[in-house]
Amino acid sequence: HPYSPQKILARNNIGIVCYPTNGGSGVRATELGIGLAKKAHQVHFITYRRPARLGHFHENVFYHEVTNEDYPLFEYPPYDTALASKLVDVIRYEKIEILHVHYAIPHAAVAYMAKKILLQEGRYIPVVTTLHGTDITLVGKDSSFEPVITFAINESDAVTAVSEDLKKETYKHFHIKKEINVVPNFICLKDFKEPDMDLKKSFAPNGEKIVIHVSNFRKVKRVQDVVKVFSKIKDEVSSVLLLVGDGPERHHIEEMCRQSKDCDRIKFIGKMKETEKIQAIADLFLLTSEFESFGLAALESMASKVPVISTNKGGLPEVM
Ligand code: GMT
Repeated sequence: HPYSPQKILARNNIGIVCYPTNGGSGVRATELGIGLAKKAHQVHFITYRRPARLGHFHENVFYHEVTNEDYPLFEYPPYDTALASKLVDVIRYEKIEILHVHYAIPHAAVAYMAKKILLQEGRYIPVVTTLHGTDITLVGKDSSFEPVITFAINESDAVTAVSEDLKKETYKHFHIKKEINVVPNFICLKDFKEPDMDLKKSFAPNGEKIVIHVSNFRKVKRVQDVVKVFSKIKDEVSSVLLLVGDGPERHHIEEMCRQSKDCDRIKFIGKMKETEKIQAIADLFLLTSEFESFGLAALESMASKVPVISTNKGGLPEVM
């Protein structure tokens, strides 16, 4: 088949599938695509919404939206089928030479389907699957997904994981015959500027210290522990807590804060497209996840010279 290292090193047409959200896997996939486009590769993002980090126009970057037709019969619109069809279409007409899928569910299995369809036409499309975290540690290993995930990982041409810990977890929970390569997440240091002192002052007018947490407010993040830890910090050091992001647990955390005596010291900032600016004004970043395969937000904070205190779960010790 036409896959050879020489070919991959040349200027290629690359397809990237990811979740378009602000979550680490989407951010990492988008930054990687933008980086490859700067090296003159033609990069095609294929997903259901323009990736959050793809804000404006970038040379050599293209976006293909997957639209999911609604029909009264569909309680769950068949995204996997729509994505597989779109992949086949884009790979055919944009002459994609390699497909990189981020987050195994459902992307690795969908990529396999597209690959098989194209193989019937004599076109071999190598697939790289990057495992990010809960696709393995939470959702993936659940028996309702496990057989498909195992199969799709084994059928990928190359597999990467974002930390040694995630690699270990993958081998532990799935019957994987493939080599998994660890490619840690990265950030681009030049995106991290000095803190905006006016912004800092607006949150801490009396020189309070700023404690920050950034996440998608899922259960696994244990944001309630951030609030409990903050309550002890502020007894020792005059400080405020900024909670950045949104998600299923936000409502409970808001209730918890409203009932606490620290309410006026805790600010919910909500979801933001780019969090670097607000992360930079903090004095401490807290990450209390039950497990975390990597923790991109921790790396971003350290890039802004903000110290991080985290649990020692999953890939967090590696990141630290
Ligand atoms: O797995 C998730 O819940 C979301 C996912 C994401 O899209 O951000 O997070 C995972 O991938 C990130 C990027 O590689 C990692 O930084 C996160 O640590 C990881 N989340 C968990 O392991 C809980």
